[in-house]
Amino acid sequence: PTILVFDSGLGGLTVLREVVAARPDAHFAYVADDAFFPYGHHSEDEIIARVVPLMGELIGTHDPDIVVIACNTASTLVLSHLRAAYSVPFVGTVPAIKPACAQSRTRRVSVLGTKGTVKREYTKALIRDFAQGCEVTLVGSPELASLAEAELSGASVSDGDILAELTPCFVGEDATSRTDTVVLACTHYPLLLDRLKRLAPWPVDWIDPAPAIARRVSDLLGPPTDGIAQSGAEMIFTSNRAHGLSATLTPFFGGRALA
Ligand code: DGN
Repeated sequence: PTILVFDSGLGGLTVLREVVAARPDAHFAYVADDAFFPYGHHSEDEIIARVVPLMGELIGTHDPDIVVIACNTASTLVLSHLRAAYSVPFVGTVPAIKPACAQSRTRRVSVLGTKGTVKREYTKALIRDFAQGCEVTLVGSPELASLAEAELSGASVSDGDILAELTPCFVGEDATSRTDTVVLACTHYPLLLDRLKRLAPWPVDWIDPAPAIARRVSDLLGPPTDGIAQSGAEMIFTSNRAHGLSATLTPFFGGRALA
């Protein structure tokens, strides 16, 4: 089977690595719409007008069995449009509010996403339906996705820059009532997880939806077919930033060469 994984940039790689691990029998096309990055800075109309026709082209080129929208900023907006326009199954990435609220002991959860994701009606509906009595703080980060891309590309990102984006997630004083769970509601953020953990003012659980997305994709595909060799990821970029990225990305996949 062919799985198309789509993001505005490199964040979707945190989803791709889980899906690759779950389905070594599949062929992967990873598409970073980096000419339009960051999606968090575009209006809702602009993102719909960009992603829906682009997806038509990508489906035509790659003929995927499943498309994973590995971007919260796009999924919370365009999934319904994509499903109406194309018959291929789509798996989205949306804020993991339900599992976070189910596990929070202090009943206080923060959702860290792009400015676009946290203001979506889709995200507000998830809170209405699944907060289960928890207090949910929405934190729209203007820069964290770009900082994650910078770090992955080898630039040095200061603690202060990360801390400025992170601090609003930490609400409350007392250990029994303060934030104890943070939803990583942008696929770029797990790229910075080690630093987020180190800079957090107190320890919390960080919820990354990628393993759940990989399980969903695998369920939709059905059991793996025996005898199909692992084909690895094929990288396609929509702008000139493709130059040099393969070298940056190879270590990310444990040294496996990317086609
Ligand atoms: N990785 C994307 C997300 O999950 O929302 C967005 C990054 C961006 O384009 N700002």
